[in-house]
Amino acid sequence: MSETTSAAETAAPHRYTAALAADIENRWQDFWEADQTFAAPNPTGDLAGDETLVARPKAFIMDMFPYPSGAGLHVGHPLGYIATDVFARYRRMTGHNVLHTLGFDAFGLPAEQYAVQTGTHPRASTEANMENMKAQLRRLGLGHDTRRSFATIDPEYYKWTQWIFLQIYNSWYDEQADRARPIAELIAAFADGSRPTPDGRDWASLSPAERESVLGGFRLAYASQAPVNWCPGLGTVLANEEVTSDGRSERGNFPVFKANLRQWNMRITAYADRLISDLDALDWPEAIKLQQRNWIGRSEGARVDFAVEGHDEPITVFTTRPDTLFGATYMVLAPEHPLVDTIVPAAWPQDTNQVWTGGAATPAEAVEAYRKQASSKSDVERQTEGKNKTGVFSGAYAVNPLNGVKIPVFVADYVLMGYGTGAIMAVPGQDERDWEFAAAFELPVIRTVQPPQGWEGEAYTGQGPAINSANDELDLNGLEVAEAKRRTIAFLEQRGIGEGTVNFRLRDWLFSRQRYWGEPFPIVYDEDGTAHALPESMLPLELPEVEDYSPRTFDPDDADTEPETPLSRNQDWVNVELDLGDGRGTRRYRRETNTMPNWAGSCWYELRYLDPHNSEKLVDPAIEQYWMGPREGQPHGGVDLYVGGAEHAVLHLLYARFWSKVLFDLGHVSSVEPFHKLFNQGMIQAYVYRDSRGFPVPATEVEERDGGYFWQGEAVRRELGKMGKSLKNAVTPDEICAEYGADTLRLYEMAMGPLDVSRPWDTRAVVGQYRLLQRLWRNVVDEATGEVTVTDGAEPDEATLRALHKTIDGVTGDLAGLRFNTAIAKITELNNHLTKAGGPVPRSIAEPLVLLIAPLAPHVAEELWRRLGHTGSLAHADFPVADPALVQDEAVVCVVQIKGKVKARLEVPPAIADAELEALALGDPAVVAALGDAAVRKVIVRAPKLVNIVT
Ligand code: ANZ
Repeated sequence: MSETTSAAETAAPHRYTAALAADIENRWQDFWEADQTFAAPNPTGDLAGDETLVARPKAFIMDMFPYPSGAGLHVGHPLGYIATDVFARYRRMTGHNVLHTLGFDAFGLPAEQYAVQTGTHPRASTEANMENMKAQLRRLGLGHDTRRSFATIDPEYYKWTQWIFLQIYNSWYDEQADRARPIAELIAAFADGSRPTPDGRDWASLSPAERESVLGGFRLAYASQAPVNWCPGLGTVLANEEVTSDGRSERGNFPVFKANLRQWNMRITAYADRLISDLDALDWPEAIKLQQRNWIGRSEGARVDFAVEGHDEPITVFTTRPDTLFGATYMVLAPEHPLVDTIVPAAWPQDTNQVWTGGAATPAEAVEAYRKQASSKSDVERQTEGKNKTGVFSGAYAVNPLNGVKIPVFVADYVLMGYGTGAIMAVPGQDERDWEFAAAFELPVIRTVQPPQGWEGEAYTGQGPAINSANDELDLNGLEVAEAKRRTIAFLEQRGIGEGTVNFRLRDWLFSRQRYWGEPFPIVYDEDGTAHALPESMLPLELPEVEDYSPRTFDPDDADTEPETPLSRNQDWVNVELDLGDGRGTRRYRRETNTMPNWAGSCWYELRYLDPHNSEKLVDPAIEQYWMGPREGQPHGGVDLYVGGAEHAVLHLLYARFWSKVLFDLGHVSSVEPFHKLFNQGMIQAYVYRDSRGFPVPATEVEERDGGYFWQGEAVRRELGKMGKSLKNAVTPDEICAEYGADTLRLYEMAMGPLDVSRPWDTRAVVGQYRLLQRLWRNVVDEATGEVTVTDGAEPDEATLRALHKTIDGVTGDLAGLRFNTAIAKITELNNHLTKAGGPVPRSIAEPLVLLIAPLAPHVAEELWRRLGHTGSLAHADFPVADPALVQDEAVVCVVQIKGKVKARLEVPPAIADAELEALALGDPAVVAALGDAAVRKVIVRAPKLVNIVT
């Protein structure tokens, strides 16, 4: 409870209390809203405004916007929002036009699941949740330009999400130009013959459906039948990025299976190289860049063709080690590889090793049984089986192209169909997995890299000279790995049996979901099943109101299920007659009934903040250029500061970069990257108290005594965990605001530690920041009378003046570097200095102090500023600037004596080191002159005040 008692209140009716804080905070929040204090003017359009502001340097400061969850906010959520707000306010006071706002990411699973749980329509529950969160956020005093806020479920917003989908759908990646281009340009090239169609037929001779099928191979958004991640427990398919490394759904933790389904994809793989190389110029945490690089997984290597005995079609493998080709002693096809069926002979070849056959009578039987066994495992299981390598001989032999040796072709599940070509050349001498397999199946090993002395019984994957690697035309022996790779690739290319290539781990982005609560696809199908894009004039295609919006979910472990889209239940909406304006007149169509994934809305929201009401365009180019365009130090453009959690490393942050690049290629934006600087805030953790059975007990009811923790008399144990309802330790910002005020909460969250570090919440420690504000208040306002006590005429003493300028200097650097905790420590020190000094504070100290704390505790700062006689808000006041002369430590006079006689006086910094002082003294002209030719025998240094030279 607040520590003010009624007695204290009568004695000091104007003390800074929770009640006064509430009054101040409400009044200033109302003022800011009425005054539109945080409205950032655009250079043009409906949000154009104050031209002097527009002329300033811009600062676009952004948070990862929230899901409007039903549980509301706890104190962990606003950590990042407060941090960006402090930074935005600081930038505003240092002469920037600051764009800072917050919208809602309101489509998607969390909102939908909450709606299903509570039996309310997702729109109703989402809107109620947003209202609740808005009220909670308003209490924190966040300086948002509310004119620019929106939710991704607003039809005026998702109209443009659908529009972007159509841009992506209507474009293709031109490898030559290395950028996306309109599909119309590809069609024109096919039509005039300047580009041959994939199968060489004349474009004019193709039926509309055939043309569409050709284009489907090029479009950046395309539907295809392919193995996808099917999650029966959620009732939807998922993107690779949404599946955890142990093969479960990131949300809900359900099993995920591979199922062959027709789904929409985004050709993000076309951008794999640019997504890697453009990272270099971004100011992002290295850890996130690394995660993206690893996820994209660029591997340089080669494709090599191996002839198969008795077959025309070769097996093409991808290898990162073409230098080891002389050591390829067998091959492996993934069980799903299409060539498996064609190469399997009717009977086992003579003398087939029994270990290879899996006990089957024929190769076909062996392969069939093995495939069945493999299909029940996830990719992750297949890759992490350790030493227990399984597989069967296909019955076919290939030929090593370098030494002509016949090598057996196996089918084994340690090779995945989804990577490279789904086939490998196996080199047990240099690859551990191949070594294990070769050991199990009694296959030969040829080392092609010289291992260190005594190396035996395992593969050698390190560097070294090549051995056993020569034929009549190619001699690699003695070469180091890199050079041997180069020579081999050149040789293969010359012979036309291989080529250097780059392979990526990244897969195309699975873009459709079988859910209700998402953006409908602006796509319809005609009687032939051919897809057609809706014309722009039909956007937004609104999500229909339906009775039954629940997803169809299944037994989480039942892989033999198929998704059902909620929208398909609504046949009135699905079947339509439309004139698409394509010259075909009014026809019957069937709508696409999948919806977009929840990532769609967050792929481009930064752009809509810029020009939120534009009904003609996604964003006016002049406005986009102003806020996001490339500039010095930000060659790819983008938001100046983007703060959010590290968990989005390969989801949102990869998808948003991809959409940016497409929009850039198509000329809609000037920024090729969405976010120039990224900062990951730490988590606010909380103590969890568990009873003897391990159940959490309400944290607020726990007592601490004798070094232990007790609940209802019973000893409980304390551990650190997540904050939330389920662990009974959630603390809401509303509680803290009621008890101390929002300014105290803001200060506490920012003071807890460096912003990027996780820290435990401790409600009892909040009062420390409350006391800072009380002392600040007392340094300006008389608690008994409410009068301002600062003096106008009096000059501050030297020590106070220096303390102020040191603080200004330190706080400026700290705020600019997002080191809010140390900024608060410095402000506290200055404030304590004033409290200790006693007596009225000179105005020339009080005013800069108020401005210094303003970004952190804006309400109380505004109030003091007003009481100090200013009108309006301090939001745009100039941040104090330190006088460099006063930032330096005061100089101390050092006396230099020669044989006890004073010969010079030096002004030196108080912290000067002995050696430096000695050098300074011996180099002083007066000392040099006094010494003359006399030899220095000894120098006694007592820094900083005395140097005694003995000659
Ligand atoms: C021969 C070889 C010799 C290989 C050697 C490695 C070491 P990264 O770096 O991840 O790209 N590989 C290729 N396709 C595969 C698939 N579909 N499933 C499982 N393994 C596959 O790894 C590429 C290497 O992984 C390739 O290079 C291939 O084995 C294997 F001393 O070829 B290597």
